[in-house]
Amino acid sequence: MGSLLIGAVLAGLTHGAELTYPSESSSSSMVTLTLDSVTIPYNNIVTRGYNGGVPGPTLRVSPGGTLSVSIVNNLLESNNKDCDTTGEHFCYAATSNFHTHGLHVSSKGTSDGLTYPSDDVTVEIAPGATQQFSIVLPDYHMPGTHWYHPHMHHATAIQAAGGLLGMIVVDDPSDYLPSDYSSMEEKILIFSGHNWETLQSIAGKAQSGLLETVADDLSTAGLETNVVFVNGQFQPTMSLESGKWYRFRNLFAAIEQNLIMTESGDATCTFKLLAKDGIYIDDMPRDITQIYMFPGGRSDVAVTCTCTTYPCTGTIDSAAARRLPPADGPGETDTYVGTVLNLAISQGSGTAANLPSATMTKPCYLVDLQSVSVDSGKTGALTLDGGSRSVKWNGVGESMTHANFHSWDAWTPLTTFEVGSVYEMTVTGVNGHPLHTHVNPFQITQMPASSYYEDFVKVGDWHDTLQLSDLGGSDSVTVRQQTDAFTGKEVIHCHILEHEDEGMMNFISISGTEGTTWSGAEGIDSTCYRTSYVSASPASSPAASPAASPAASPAASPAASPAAAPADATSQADTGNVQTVSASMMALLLLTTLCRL
Ligand SMILES: [Cu+2]
Repeated sequence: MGSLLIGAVLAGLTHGAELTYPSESSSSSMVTLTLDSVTIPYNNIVTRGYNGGVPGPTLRVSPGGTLSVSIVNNLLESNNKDCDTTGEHFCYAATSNFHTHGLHVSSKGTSDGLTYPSDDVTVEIAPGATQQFSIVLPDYHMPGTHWYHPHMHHATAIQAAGGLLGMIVVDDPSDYLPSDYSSMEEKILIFSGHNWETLQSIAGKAQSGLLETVADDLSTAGLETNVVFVNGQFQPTMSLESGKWYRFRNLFAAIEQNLIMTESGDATCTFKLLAKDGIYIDDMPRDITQIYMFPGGRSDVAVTCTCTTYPCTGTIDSAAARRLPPADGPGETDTYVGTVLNLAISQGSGTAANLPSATMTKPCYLVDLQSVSVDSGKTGALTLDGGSRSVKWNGVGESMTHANFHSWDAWTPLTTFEVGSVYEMTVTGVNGHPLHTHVNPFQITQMPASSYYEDFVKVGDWHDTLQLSDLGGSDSVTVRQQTDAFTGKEVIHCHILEHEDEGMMNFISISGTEGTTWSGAEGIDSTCYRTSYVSASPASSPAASPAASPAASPAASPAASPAAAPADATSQADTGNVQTVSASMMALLLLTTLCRL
C-alpha cells in the first residue's frame, strides 16, 4: 500500500509512462471480442474488459464494409442477478450485447429476418454464450470516429464505464480529404471516464460481483476515485514532434461528466476542429482553444505543438468552465477536473503549414437541412425528463423502468417516423442530460445562442451525442435528421448511462420500405453522393450546378434509391449481392453524371 502511495505521488511529480495504443483489427476478417474479468494497472482493479484489457481493440472498417464481430461472453452466471432479485434498476450485470455508437447502420436483428444481428440493442447474450453480429455500412457512410460498448438495458452503465469499450474508425476513402489532412499522423485517443464511486454504487445495487468495493479500495490506497484514462493508462505521456500536424481521434468513452480540455506548460499547442461525432464540420479547420467532450461524444482535432527550447513538456487538463449545482447526485452533471494527458515535445524537422479551408463532399443523408421546410406533421417536442427518468415525444413517453419494461417487442414506441424523410425535434433537457440517437445523427438548426463553448458547438453542426450545460432547464435546441434508408427502431436515450439503466430511454419506430432515401437532398447540395465516394475529376466540376433549386421537398420518395441500404436481410445474407448492388449504383451514378454534363 505504501509503495502504491509513493508510486502515485511520483506519477504526479513526473511525467507518466509513454502512451500506448490499442491493437487494431482488420476490417476484412471476423473479430472476436471476449468479455471476461480483467485486471487493469490502476490499483489492480478487477473489472470487465474485452480481450483481456481496457480498452478493447480498435475496429477499422471502410464505407460499404461489414463489421463482423463475434462476442464471446465469459462473464460469470453467478454475477448475473435479475432485477427481481436485486430490487433495483441495475441487474443482469453478466448479460451483454454489442452497440456501435455513431454508426449509420440498421438496428435490426434476427427477429427481422437477418442472419446475424446488426446494431440491435435488443440482443441479450447470456453468460457463457457467443453471438455473432454482422453490421453492414452503406457505401456512402461518412468516414469518421465512433465507438462500441454493450447496451444491455439495466447493465449498460456498469459494463461500459467499467471498461467494455473500444474505438471504431470508418476510414476515409482514398482522395477524400485534401492532402494536408490525409497526410496527418493519427493518434487514437480513447479518454475513458471511470467514476469508481458511481460504479461501486451501481455494482452493489446490481450485486454484480465485480467492482462492489472498488472505490473503498482506492481510497484505502490513497488513489483518486474519479479518473480519466487515456487508452487505459492514467495520466500517460504522449510524445509528439514539433513542426507537424497530428490528427487526434478523440473519444470520450464515458457515462457521465464532461471533459473540457486545454493545454498548458512550456509547449504551445494549436487546436483545429475537423469533425465531431464522426462527421466533418463544414468550416474545417475551425479555431478552438478547448476540446469539449460530452459522455459518448467524439471529436477529430488537428494539433501541432512548439517549444521555445527543445525538448519541452505540456499538460492537457480538464477543468470546469462552470460548475453546475448537483442535479441528480454527485458527479452527474459536473465537469471532470484533473490532468488527463502529458505531452513531451521534441524538435521535428518540418514546419506545420497553415491548413487550407475545406468543406468535405457529403453523403446525401448529411446535407444541410437548415433551409428545408419540414411538414408540420414531422415536427415535435422531444424531452429528456430527468425527474421521471424518461424520454418523451410531445409529452408522452413512459420510463423504461424494470416495472414498466418487460420486452422490446411489448414496448409502445414514442411515435412512428416515415423512412426517407426529414424530421424536426425541439429538444429540452440537454442542459443536464446528453442526448444520444442511434442509427441517424442530427443537425443542430436552432439554439438560444448561435454557438457554445467558444464555437465548439455551432448551429449547423451535426452530432449524435449532445449536451449543453450552459442552457437553462427550459431552453430548447432544435435538431433535424433524415430518416435515411433504415426502418426499425431508432433508440433515443440519455448518455448518462445510469439514467438510461433507470429508464431514460425510448425509441421511435421508423416505418416504410427499407432502403428509401430522401429525394430532396440533391436540391440542397447537388454534389452529395449516394454510392461509394468517387473523387471529383476536373471534367465533372462544371456540373456543380449553380441553378440547383434550394426549394427542398421533404416528401419521401420510395423509388428514389432502391438499392441504397445494404442492411436488409437479402443483401446482408450474401455479400455478393452487396457488391452487385454497388456496381449497379455505380453505373447509375455514372449515368447521372453523364446526363448532367
Ligand atoms: Cu440523464
